[in-house]
Parts: sequence; C-alpha cells; structure tokens
Amino acid sequence: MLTFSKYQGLGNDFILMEGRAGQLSPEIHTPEPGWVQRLCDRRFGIGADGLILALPPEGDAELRMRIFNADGSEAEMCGNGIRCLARFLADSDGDGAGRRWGIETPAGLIVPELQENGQIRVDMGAPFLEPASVPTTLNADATGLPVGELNLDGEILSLAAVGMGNPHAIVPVDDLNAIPFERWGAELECHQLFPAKTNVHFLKVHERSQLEIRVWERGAGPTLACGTGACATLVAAVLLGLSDRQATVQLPGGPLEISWEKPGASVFMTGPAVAVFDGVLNPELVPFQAPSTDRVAGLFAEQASAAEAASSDSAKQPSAEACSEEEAQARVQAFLASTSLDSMINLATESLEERTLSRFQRDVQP
Ligand code: ZDP
Repeated sequence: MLTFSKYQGLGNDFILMEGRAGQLSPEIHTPEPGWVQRLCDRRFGIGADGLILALPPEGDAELRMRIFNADGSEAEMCGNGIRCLARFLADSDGDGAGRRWGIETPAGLIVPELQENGQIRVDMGAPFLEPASVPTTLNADATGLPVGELNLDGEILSLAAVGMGNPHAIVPVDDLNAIPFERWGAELECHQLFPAKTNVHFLKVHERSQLEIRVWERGAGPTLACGTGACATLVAAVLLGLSDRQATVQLPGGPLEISWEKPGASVFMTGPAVAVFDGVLNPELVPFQAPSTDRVAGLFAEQASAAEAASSDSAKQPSAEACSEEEAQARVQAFLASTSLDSMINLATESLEERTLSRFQRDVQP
C-alpha cells in the first residue's frame, strides 16, 4: 500500500512519498523513469511536475531528498520542491514556526525554515559559477559569470549560466510575450552549451528589485515556477548589473523573494508551499519485486507466531525500523497475503484521515 501526498509551490506541483524510516522499496528509491512518467502524467497518473522522495540520510543530515522530473530524469535540486518537502515534514510531524531541517541533496546541504507567516525561507547554498560546475561550456566574464551569445532563428541572444546544483540558462529579453517561448525553450534546454541539458529562464527586468521570468524546465517543459531558477536569475541579474541583491522574482505562478548578500554567500529564497491532497496508489501501479516463495512461507509462519505473541504481550512487538529492508519487504508480502483488500483500504483511510485532521487542527489552532 503506497500512500503519497500532493503539494504545490506557486503551481509547481509534486508528488511526495515518505521514506525516512526505510519504508520505501528499492524499486521506489531508484524509480524506473517510465514509472515516474506514469505517476506524473496529468491524465493517466496522479499528475505533477515531479516526484520527491523523503529518505534516510547517507551522512549526518536529518534526511535526504531525491527529486525526479516528470520525464523521469533525476535533478540535483529543486527550490519549490524543497519548500513543499518542508511543509510535508511539518504536516507529518506536527512542527511549527522556527523549525529548520538539514536536507542532503546532490547539490549539497540545503536548509529550509518554517516562518511565522507559514512561508518557507530556504538557505539554498552558494551559487555555482565555475563553468564546469554549472555545467556549461560558456566562458566566465570579469565578474565570474559564464556568459555568451547565441543565434536562434537569426536572432542574436545574450545569455548567462548559473548553477544552483542544477543548471540554469538566463536570457534577458525586452518582451516576454513576444518571444517564441516553446521553440527557444526546447532548443536551449538541449543546447550543446549545456552538457547536462539546462533549465531556461527568459528574463524581463521591470525595476532593479522587480524581475519577471518565464520558465522552461529541463525534464518538465513549461512550468508555473522554478525556485532554483529564480535564485539563478537573481544571481545572473546582479552580476550583469541589472538588479539589486534583494528582489522579487515574479513567475507565472506567483512571486518569490530572493536575496544574495555578497559573492560566495548563500542565496536565500522565501515563498509558499501548500498541501493539496493525500492518497493511496492503486496497488497495480506499485513497482514491486516479489520475494522468493520460501521466504514468504517462512514469514507466514513467523507472522502467525508474532500475531499470537502480540495477543499475549503487545509490548514485545519488534519495531519496524529494527528489521532490514529485505525483512520489511517479506513482512509486507506476508501482511498482504493475510489481509483483505477492504481492511487495507480502511487502514489507509484511517491513517490519511488522521494526517489530514491533525494538519487541519494545527492550521485552525490560534
Ligand atoms: O533541474 C531540473 O531538472 C529541474 N527541472 C528540477 C526541478 C526544479 C524545480 N522546478 C525548482 O523549483 O527548482 C523544482
């Protein structure tokens, strides 16, 4: 039984799965791209811009995050996604304002913090400007920003590149509605200047503290918002002399507050993250590697004796975290074999109701 939650940050929406206690199977830890595509499909699946897994840390952070784009590709970091993850953790664990999480990502340690007003402020780490670290083949200018020019459809475009753990191309334009957004977005995403492909942000500077972008995301196409993209855009705009070090970045889905105090310092991003719904995935859609029949038989017997022991002394029940991944799989198999679908659905509904109710009570409490 695989439960999930749907969250969104400025319309950039994600499927979140809880795996901090090792409850996600190896097939989900490293999901098949096809399965992620199916889940993210807005008609055949749940529908989302990506999938986010909350996992046990590999180092000494509190947890680890993995993010997969709607096309199944894995990304190093995500800004709207990590705010959604923070809100998900707070909803699950009953945390309030001031709670911070050290989250391990392929882009390094990222630290979101819950604000009094319900928004999430994230220490996104320092930007990556060394061309190879973005990665891009553009050369850095005197300010250290990788820049260059590009001929698209006979039009010469100036662009800059910034890494936030994931790559971003920033293209200043005069009119965001006059550009062939889809064509240029798709072409730049896969341009040879970006060996790992790139996210693309077309930038209109309204004032030094008011920036606006249209987002074409790597592995997702047009989205309503990109948090790492808004951070990368502010860094590029500052180094191009177009923006103050603190600005509002307006996205199709809404505004983000971004600040970057000085070179080498962290970029900070503040914005919303909202729960949408919780659900249980149809078991037929759950990827699964069945354990050997002997294994099941062994555990069947064990399940029976454990149930017996439980009825005599529930205190001695072994805790879930204690058993190995493989053990957990076999227990799930034994549980599935011995539990009717109806009672499974009741169980799921109860736990979801509990989660939703506790979130509701928290939100209405003064
Ligand atoms: O780097 C990438 O492949 C992005 N598409 C990842 C997702 C980024 C995200 N939209 C963000 O807010 O930074 C979640």
